[in-house]
Amino acid sequence: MGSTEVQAMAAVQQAEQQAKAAPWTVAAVEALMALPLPELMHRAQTVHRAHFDPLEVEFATLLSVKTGGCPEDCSYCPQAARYDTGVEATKLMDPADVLAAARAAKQAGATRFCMGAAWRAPKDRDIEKVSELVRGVKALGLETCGTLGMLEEGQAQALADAGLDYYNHNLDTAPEFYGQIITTREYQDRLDTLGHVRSAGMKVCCGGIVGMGEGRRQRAALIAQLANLNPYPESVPINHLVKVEGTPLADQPDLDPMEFVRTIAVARITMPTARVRLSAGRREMGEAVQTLCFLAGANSIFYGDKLLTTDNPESMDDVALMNKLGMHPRGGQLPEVAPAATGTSCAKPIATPGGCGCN
Ligand code: SAM
Ligand code: DTB
Ligand code: SF4
Repeated sequence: MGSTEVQAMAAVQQAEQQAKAAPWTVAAVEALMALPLPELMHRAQTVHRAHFDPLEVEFATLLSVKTGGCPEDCSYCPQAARYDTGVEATKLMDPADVLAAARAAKQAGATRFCMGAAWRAPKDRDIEKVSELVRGVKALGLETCGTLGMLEEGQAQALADAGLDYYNHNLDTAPEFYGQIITTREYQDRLDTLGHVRSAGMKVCCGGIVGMGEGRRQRAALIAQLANLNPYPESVPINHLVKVEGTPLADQPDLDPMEFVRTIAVARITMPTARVRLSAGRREMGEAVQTLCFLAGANSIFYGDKLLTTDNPESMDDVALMNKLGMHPRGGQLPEVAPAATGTSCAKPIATPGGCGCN
């Protein structure tokens, strides 16, 4: 091992020690974020490799089971009824349609299926209906995740009893920036829901959004909040703001992509065993920035042509990207031939190590 590697290992051990012994301070996370990029990436890679196969990416497919018409005022969200975004409000989908989508996701290589509903907080009768969906999706052999808004204790327990593996509820941003983004629910409400999810025995999926006009310190504060949850979430979605026409953040200036990569890297370092999910915004950031995010420790993506209401990269392009990078999905089965979307006529198996070499 060279001296740089020894130093990086020592820094990583120190960071892991700190994570066990004391909460992360915002200043400590910000200091990590400010490291020269090669140093930060090396530390993130070292942590990543200590806990995961660095070639493996989890594929989770998202389905909006109840879209739009939400009473909340989240400034980024196309589903808030008060913004004119062209999103039509729908009722909760029929179980047969949800199960058909889950089956298709599994066939396409997903291992986790996440159902999202644009509710401020579900009613008890909604929980009963979603529980039926959870049981059906689980019976297909998929991991299940739900994101339905704020939960009461009993509701979290009912979902856990139905077999829901993960509940996604994001802190979204730093406590001090939060009021500029959302006014219809408090930060503490989010923490309370996360507490109910934990007490019910479900795994926590919790992250935030980057690129909403916050500064580096606030990105560090979001990561510190997440890392200091006790225990920290099993799954950490880091979304890049998708600017949607009609929302208050539609004209938000672009964030330097390296700030996004740095945020992924500090999420990896401060939450060593979490699945760090490179979530919304992948389509806009392109392959090169996504690749840097994988190198910074991201090891999960949303896989499927749509997120909830906005576009995600085409599935076939994700398959092609994995192939090009010599990476692979966790335990999933990918379509068997290289996709037409790459512009190649190659029909070699997609699992060819290092890609088919045609691109
Ligand atoms: N209504 C539920 C809630 O708010 O908890 C669940 C669905 S909500 C759409 C899930 C998450 O999607 C939000 O917390 C936010 O982090 C993310 N999100 C929504 N709109 C986004 C956008 N335009 N860009 C990036 N992330 C977004
Ligand atoms: C999360 O953190 N990101 C996903 C999932 N959890 C539910 C949602 C992203 C939504 C992006 C905007 C849209 O498609 O409506
Ligand atoms: Fe509603 Fe969730 Fe969108 Fe906020 S993020 S407006 S709670 S759907």
